[in-house]
Amino acid sequence: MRKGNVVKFFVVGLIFSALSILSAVAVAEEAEQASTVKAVSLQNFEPKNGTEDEYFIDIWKSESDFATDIVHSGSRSLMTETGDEWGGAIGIQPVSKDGYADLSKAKKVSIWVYDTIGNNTIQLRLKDVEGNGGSGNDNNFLWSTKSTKKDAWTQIKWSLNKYPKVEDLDLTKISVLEIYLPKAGVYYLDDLELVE
Ligand SMILES: [Ca+2]
Repeated sequence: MRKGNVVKFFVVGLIFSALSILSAVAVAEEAEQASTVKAVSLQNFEPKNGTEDEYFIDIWKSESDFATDIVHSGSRSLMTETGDEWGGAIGIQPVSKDGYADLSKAKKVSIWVYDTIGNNTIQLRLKDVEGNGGSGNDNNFLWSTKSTKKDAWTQIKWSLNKYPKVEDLDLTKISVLEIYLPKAGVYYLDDLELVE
């Protein structure tokens, strides 16, 4: 190999090494950014967490109370028992001094579910401060794509870009997030969050 070619190979090699180091740095930075993206807590069911009024309300055939034996975070979760063959629905209020949360720019809603029945998809319905958002079988809701596991915490997410257009629903003032649990049984809920 001529000396000129050796130098050329050497320079090309250097450029490639520099590029691969740069791209490795970029990947590392991206990974760091991804891991620092914080979830925004909407409700964690902890005592005195700033929730105005009630933490939860029965929407349809659900009986709920705080639980301390099976929790995903902190000292409390919410235990919900649905007693009907068609399950039941629970409404969760976001922590907020105003009594509502702004979901207009949110990407995904997430909740952790400990399901003692298992293999359920979970439905989300949003209601605003004026009570807009619908009810029953009106299709103003979104099913999760993922199913719960039996006797384990499963993170269930809903992509809000798939949420149906609902007449008059004000996404900047969501005061209740309704969770429909489709089979009779006992469920534990914790860490309702907005995630990327
Ligand atoms: Ca908790």
